[in-house]
Amino acid sequence: MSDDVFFMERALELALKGSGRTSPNPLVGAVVVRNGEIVGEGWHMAYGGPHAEVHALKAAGAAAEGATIYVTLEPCNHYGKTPPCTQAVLDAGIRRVVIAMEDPNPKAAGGMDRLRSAGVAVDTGGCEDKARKLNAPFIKKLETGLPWVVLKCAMTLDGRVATRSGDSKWVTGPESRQWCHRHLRQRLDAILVGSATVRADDPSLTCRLPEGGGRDPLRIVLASNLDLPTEASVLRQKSDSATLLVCAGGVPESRKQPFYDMGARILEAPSGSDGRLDFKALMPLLAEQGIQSLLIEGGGRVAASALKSGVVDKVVFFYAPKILGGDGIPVLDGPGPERMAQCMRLSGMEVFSCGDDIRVEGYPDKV
Ligand code: AOF
Ligand code: ZN
Repeated sequence: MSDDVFFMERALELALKGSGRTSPNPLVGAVVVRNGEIVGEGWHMAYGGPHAEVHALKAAGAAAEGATIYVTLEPCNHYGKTPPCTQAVLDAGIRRVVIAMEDPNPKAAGGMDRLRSAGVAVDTGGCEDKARKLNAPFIKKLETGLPWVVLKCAMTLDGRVATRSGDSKWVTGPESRQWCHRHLRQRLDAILVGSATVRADDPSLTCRLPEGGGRDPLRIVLASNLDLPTEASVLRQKSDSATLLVCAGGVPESRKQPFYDMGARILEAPSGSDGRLDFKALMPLLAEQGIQSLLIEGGGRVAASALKSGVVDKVVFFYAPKILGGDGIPVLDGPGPERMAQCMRLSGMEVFSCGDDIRVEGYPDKV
């Protein structure tokens, strides 16, 4: 591994520390290196706060003079919530800047040119794929205006999510469940389930970490007719974030009132020809609500229609070392295609161990 890659990987690691706190801004990490030694580290800790470069330069102090700074994103060149990082880099006397990717935000771009014209060496390359993956939601929102969507499912090896009686506690082990809290619920802006899941499992959809301090996503429940029990945990249980109920157009106000009284927000969304809420039409509405990234957690009908609608950018499937067989409830509900040639394909598949379970990640091909 080259030194540049080594230090950039450290910067990427630091960037992750801002998980769940920077949206709609990106996760960014920075490392200041002098004579092969790290003299300052920083990351973007929270939306609206100082950028990663500023924290790292502050930590380095006078040692930044003549040093190299590694940043996971091109330094910004604009006055936004904070002054331009290009200026901070120049003021600190940095001689070389290494970036993992250019800034796709047109308002902030131009940092590389500005630094180069001031005589600073700017290098790109190394870790670009990782940097893009890290900020996939930020990049997608800028490029398309739509939220970045992850579908997470947890199943037995034979693709079942519950027994025929609906018993689902638990399919996967504690390590997998904790991974989801730390890496999905904490990181993504919102979490979505269908009303059937609320009725069957009564999930709270909060982010619970053993050390505490998790950040809860906005909780979204799809409920065409608002047929939800008012004692549901998503409505009753305290969370840092609100609960948003998505219903079909024309649900009477009298039906909405009890949910408003409980502090929920309600969004009306179009239905498809099958009478079910239309995921494709819902995404721009969620984007308008400021949602840059969305985690879909089920159940089977919601997962299947999200996949079919083409809105899913990434799947995270957990497989427990268990086989249910017979009439266990399948992970995806409803009819599939007639022919193998019509099935959904995925790219970039990766497999990880998670306790006794296996985690498979992949990216549905966009057709
Ligand atoms: C961040 N954190 O560490 C870096 C960012 O409104 P502002 O001033 O916070 O600027 C946000 C933009 O600055 C953001 O969209 C991105 O293009 C650029 N760089 N942003 O939030 C950081 N380095
Ligand atoms: Zn900046």
